Amino acid sequence: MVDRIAEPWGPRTPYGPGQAWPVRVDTFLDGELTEADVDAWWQSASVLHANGDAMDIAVKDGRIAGVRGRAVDRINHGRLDPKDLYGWQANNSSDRLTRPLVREGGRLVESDWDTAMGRIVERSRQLLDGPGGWGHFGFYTSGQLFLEEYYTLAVIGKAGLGTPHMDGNTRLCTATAAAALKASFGADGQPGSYTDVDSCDAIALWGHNVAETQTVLWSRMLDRRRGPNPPAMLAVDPRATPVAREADVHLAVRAGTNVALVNGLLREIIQRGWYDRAYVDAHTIGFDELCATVDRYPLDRVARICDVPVARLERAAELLGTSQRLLSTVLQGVYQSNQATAAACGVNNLHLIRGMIGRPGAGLYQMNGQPTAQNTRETGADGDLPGLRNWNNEEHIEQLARLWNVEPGMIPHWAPPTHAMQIFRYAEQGSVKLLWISATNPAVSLPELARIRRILAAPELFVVVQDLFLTETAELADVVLPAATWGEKLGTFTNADRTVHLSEKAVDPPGQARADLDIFLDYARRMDFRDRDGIPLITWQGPEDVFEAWKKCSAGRPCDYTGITYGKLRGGSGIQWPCDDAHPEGTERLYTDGVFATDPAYCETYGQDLATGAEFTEDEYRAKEPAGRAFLHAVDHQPSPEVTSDDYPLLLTTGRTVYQFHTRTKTGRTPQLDAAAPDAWVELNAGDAARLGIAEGDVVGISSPRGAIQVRARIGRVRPGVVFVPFHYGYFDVDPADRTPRAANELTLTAWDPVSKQPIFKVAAVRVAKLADGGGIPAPAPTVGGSAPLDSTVPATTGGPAAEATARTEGD
Ligand SMILES: Nc1nc2c(c(=O)[nH]1)N[C@H]1C(S)=C(S)[C@@H](COP(=O)(O)OP(=O)(O)OC[C@H]3O[C@@H](n4cnc5c(=O)[nH]c(N)nc54)[C@H](O)[C@@H]3O)O[C@H]1N2
Ligand SMILES: Nc1nc2c(c(=O)[nH]1)N[C@H]1C(S)=C(S)[C@@H](COP(=O)(O)OP(=O)(O)OC[C@H]3O[C@@H](n4cnc5c(=O)[nH]c(N)nc54)[C@H](O)[C@@H]3O)O[C@H]1N2
Ligand SMILES: [Mo]
Repeated sequence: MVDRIAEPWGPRTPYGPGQAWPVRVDTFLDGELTEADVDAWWQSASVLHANGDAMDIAVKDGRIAGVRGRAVDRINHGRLDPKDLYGWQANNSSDRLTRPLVREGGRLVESDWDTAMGRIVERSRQLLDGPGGWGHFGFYTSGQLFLEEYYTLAVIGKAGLGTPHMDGNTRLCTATAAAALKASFGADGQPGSYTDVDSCDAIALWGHNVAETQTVLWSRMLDRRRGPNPPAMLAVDPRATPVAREADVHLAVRAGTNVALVNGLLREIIQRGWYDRAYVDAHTIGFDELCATVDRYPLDRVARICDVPVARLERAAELLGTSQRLLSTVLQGVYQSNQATAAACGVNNLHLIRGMIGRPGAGLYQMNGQPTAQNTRETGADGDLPGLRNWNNEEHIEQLARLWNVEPGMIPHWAPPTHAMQIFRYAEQGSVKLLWISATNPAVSLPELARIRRILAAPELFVVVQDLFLTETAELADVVLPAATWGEKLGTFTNADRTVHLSEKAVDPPGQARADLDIFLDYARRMDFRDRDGIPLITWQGPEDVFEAWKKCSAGRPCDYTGITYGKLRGGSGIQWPCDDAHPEGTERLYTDGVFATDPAYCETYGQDLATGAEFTEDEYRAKEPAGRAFLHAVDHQPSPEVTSDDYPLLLTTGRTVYQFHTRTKTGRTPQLDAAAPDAWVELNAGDAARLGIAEGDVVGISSPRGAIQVRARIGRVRPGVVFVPFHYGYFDVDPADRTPRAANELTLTAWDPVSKQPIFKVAAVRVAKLADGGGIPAPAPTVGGSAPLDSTVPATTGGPAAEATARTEGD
């Protein structure tokens, strides 16, 4: 097998337009094991990104001993990401939590389930029976549990307690994907399918370093690029990521300027007559307003705002405007940047005015990041209503009230759901008094960490943390519940292109650890939640019961699961929703007939002003007479909430490396992956570094108005004026006595997009100064990927003359 640390994408299997992507099965087994030694294989899919790569889990002597990609699956055709190949080893880590912990005299001590759950229930009862009731409960969950777990949590929160204070870390991740899909098309759900890669003639990557964050999807794109009639490629990213280096046109925009860029490109495309007038007339609303707005963005103005040459902008417009089958993918460089929803809708506009939607190759992915983020959104565990229902639509509330047999007034819908940053604000102010955190690590992943730690540590706040490990967040909890994870529990989840996969229980969890579903069901039983006839609200025993209940909730909604069963998911490939009587095998693409989910009775939202976030009323929405047409949204560029100043002259952006996942609870416990990216770094442009007297490997201090960190410097190819810090590195594996600040989120700001409420992790102002000489030892940054060193001879991706050629054009 090739070394998938040195070559994360593995060998190329080129193919041409309209051909099937060749199969390539990736396998990694423990030590000297061979496939013949494996006792059993259990079907599953990846939980370390949103691609949904299907795999089988190898079991030997009751332990997970490896993985093998599933050749039959529509998503990966057998390939696996390096994190998936190696990351399962973390399941077997000796420091897994095996017993509940409770806080005694200021310390967390080992306990048992009755004691731990007893404390949570006692506190819950006190709060529920006292003044303020449900208003004191906050739930902050994940994009990494299973559909069945989220739906159960959503029913507990909405029909058991009746609290609007529920969200997921999906707020940090893909709240903007959901918001942009709702705003343009009426409901959440990707229009496109991954098979669009097979037939597109151009690929545009908007703030998405797919090479490092979804390596298998990138392999599919690269295989097209190395085959006959390859698609053209555009990358929009301030860094010279592998994607940017492969692309024919790279726009290294100043961080935070996406809206100006998209407006300028739209103007150019409209002026050159590269849009589809018939499609616009038949299927969209708002073209004239769009034209009036983008007219304010001639390319010379855009060039100044974004700091990109006009000639490159012209090339980008031509690439986008003249393609016949355009595929776009949008991710955190848009969602976590300035004006997130407006910029994401700008890409939707592009596809709408060019009629690039609902047919093979003309794909649009408002991408997901986490493996199960789609389910957090669908089930309402993020505060939305289950089944992609509209909280503002009384009939939708009635449907849920009938389904759960509760009073409609029980279901929180009198105001928008409380978003994550606001839940933490309520905890800070003292109105939220019980915060239950499942499968997320906010003490590393939320902005402005000093504040988050202070909130979590406050004695008045009762914090429950449900995790596999004693994370930085768990250290601050009052009760810690040991959870089972992937491979140790049964359930389903849905990837970014609506493909539903089943994940089998391959082994038992360690010690007393329990599946998250069992923990939520246990809470519901102990709290004795009842429906309006006094019958227990939740009677489900296991995952398949919940799935069947969820199917009823999803019936007739965009995410209709009624045609899917566990049986149908076993053995073959994943299935794309909607899957119902009319589409028993699932649905490859949405909106193939140009009819969008914007009917007032059906849509998921009545819309918002994209510049301010102000909600429209039902009457205002109906007055637009959408009649199945999509919305074109026009928004002007506004500077980021934080821009550079004399004190903080550089822009900080943050993100990922191919080897680590988030706060490293799994990849940091995987020897191959952790060794490839062992510690934090800052990537600086060579010119900025020279001006500051900083050399490769030097220890530098980075400060923002919120905090400061110390990391080593990598001199790389990031655009001038921007510095990049990976957000993976917290403190769990550092001696508490020696916790020199290194987490990127010590620096980031408390600010969010007005529409999606997604925090702005990609733009903050900082100051950088040299603290100590590195002695010529390089920074601990990977030599492959976006932060590869300047003198790197390692190609950005596995070979290809295009990569070399564009790498040389950097910096003009
Ligand atoms: N290896 C790995 N893979 C992962 C994950 C992981 O942690 N590690 N996490 C998963 C999850 S949950 C997610 S959400 C995805 C995220 O996947 P990506 O969105 O691909 O990852 P990021 O590195 O956060 O950000 C992408 C790029 O945005 C660029 N960027 C920054 N500011 C701007 C801007 O203003 N405009 C533009 N156009 N670009 C900008 C950054 O330079 C960066 O290269 O990855 C998933 N896959
Ligand atoms: N500066 C900056 N900050 C960011 C980002 C960025 O780009 N820059 N990206 C944001 C994004 S997109 C995301 S998605 C977030 C991610 O942020 P987090 O969600 O905080 O990151 P993870 O490390 O994935 O945390 C998941 C936790 O769940 C636990 N876990 C895993 N599986 C299970 C399970 O089955 N059950 C239970 N109970 N626990 C489980 C893991 O051990 C881990 O502690 O970070 C966000 N923060
Ligand atoms: Mo994410």
